[in-house]
Parts: sequence; C-alpha cells; structure tokens
Amino acid sequence: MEYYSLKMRASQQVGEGEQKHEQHISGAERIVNRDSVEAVCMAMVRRAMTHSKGDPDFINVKIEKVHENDIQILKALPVTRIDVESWQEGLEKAFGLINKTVSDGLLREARNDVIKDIAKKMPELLQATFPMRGAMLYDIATGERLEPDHERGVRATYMDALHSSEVDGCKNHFNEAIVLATKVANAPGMVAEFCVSDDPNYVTGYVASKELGYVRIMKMKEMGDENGGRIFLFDSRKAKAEECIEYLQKKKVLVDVGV
Ligand code: WAQ
Ligand code: MG
Repeated sequence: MEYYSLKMRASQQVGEGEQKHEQHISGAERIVNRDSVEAVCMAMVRRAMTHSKGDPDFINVKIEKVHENDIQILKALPVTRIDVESWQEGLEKAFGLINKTVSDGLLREARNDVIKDIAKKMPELLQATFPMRGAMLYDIATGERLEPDHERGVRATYMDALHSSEVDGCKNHFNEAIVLATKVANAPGMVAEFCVSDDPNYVTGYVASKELGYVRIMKMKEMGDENGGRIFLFDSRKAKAEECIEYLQKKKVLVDVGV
C-alpha cells in the first residue's frame, strides 16, 4: 500500500500596520492511501474555506509520500467516560486521575522521591497552556517544562486513523483526539496527557495514558470559554526529552480504532 501524509493550515491577516500578523484559522492532517489523496485534499480546502473563525488569506497544503515500513500501527486506547454535574467537578476528577496515574507509576517503580501532588500543580500548568498552539511537555521528575519553544509548545503530528477513507470537511473532536491521545500515550517516557479543547462550544475533555486508557470527561470548562490546552506529563528518567519530541513530531502512526 502506498501512503501519503496531507497537512493543511490556514490563516488570516489581522491587525493594522505594526500590529499586522497571521492568525491561525484552521488546520488538519491525515495519512491516507494514494487513491484518497485528491478527495481528502479537497475536503481539507473546504474545511479551511468554511471555518467559523474567518475567511483565510493563506492556505498551505503539504502532501508527502510516506513509506509503509516507516509507519507504526497502534491499537486505540480503550475509551471510558465520566459524567459530571459541573465543569468544576469535571476538572477535579481529571486532576484526581492524573494524580493517581502519576503516583501509581512511581509506586510501581518504587520511587517516591518526586512530585507527589501533581494535582495541585495542574491548574497553574493548564492556565499557562491557554495561549499555546501546541502542548506543554512537563517533566514530573524535575518540575521543568521541556518544550524547546514555550510559546508554541510541542505538536504531535503525522498520525491518522487506520483505514479511514473518510473525507469529511468538518472536525470530529473525538475521532481526532483518540488518534492523537493514542500516539501520545505511546511516546517514550510519556506518563499521561490532559486535554481541554480551545473550541468555545466544546466542553468535553479527557485524560489519557496507557494505563488509564482514554477517559472522556463530559464537562471540563464553561460553555463559551475559548481557553483550552494540552499537557503532556513526561518522566525524564524513563526517556530523553529529545526522543519523546522526535516521536511526537516525526514518527508516522496509524491508529486502529476498530472500525
Ligand atoms: N499536538 C499538541 N497539542 C495540540 C495539538 C497537537 N497536534 N493540537 C492541538 N493542541 C493543543 C493546543 O494548545 C490547543 O489549544 C489544545 O491542544 C486543544 O486543541 O472525547 O478539540 O484541537 O469528546 O481544541 C477532545 C475530545 C477534543 C474529547 C480536544 O482539542 C472527547 C480538542 P483542540
Ligand atoms: Mg481547537
């Protein structure tokens, strides 16, 4: 089988004079077989041209051949869900799960020398992710941030669902998130991921890890709130940060979501 990676990003010029800059409107990426390249490309352009954030001034579509031998196939994380009454309760549950995953991991390895109460730290970390386009890479061993560029963050890329021939022009939050979360959970040294969408109308978020699986938490922020972010919790004693970042940004992954 011949595969191609397709990536789209669209932006709009905003501001006047000195303030003039490109604002991100929409982005998408796929790994598909040769036969789907044209249709998926069209769907991406449609997605960019009809985005609610505005009309693009610039659309970049990149198409690259991917060798089958370079692709890793992963089984999707198992999915569970937690219903909550309020977003406050949702966040609390999410932080609790993160705490449990981190401390269970440390117990398994008979380590108790590091940050035990990560949950206390999470609100501050989450806040710091709001302006970022990528994720924060946080080292639970040292309490340091490991993104080469703190403003941008680290972006997981080159991933898609296996056998997905879908050429949908609009975003399915869950389908995209399960693919991303599965790739992230398999990165060297990764302990857990925490995610809240930055889409003001999408209040469901998740926490994920190999042990937890993908846990959807149905409310994690107030409707209308455009703040969201991702935190990748990493342990620098398990792997090198460069290895982890290399995997997130370069490794081609197809996720078997069982459809
Ligand atoms: N790599 C790293 N970080 C990313 C990436 C990426 N490829 N894409 C987005 N982010 C960061 C970025 O800072 C965004 O602000 C933040 O994550 C949220 O991204 O089961 O839609 O694309 O229904 O808004 C969860 C689905 C949807 C829950 C999450 O995230 C469910 C979502 P968004
Ligand atoms: Mg978004």
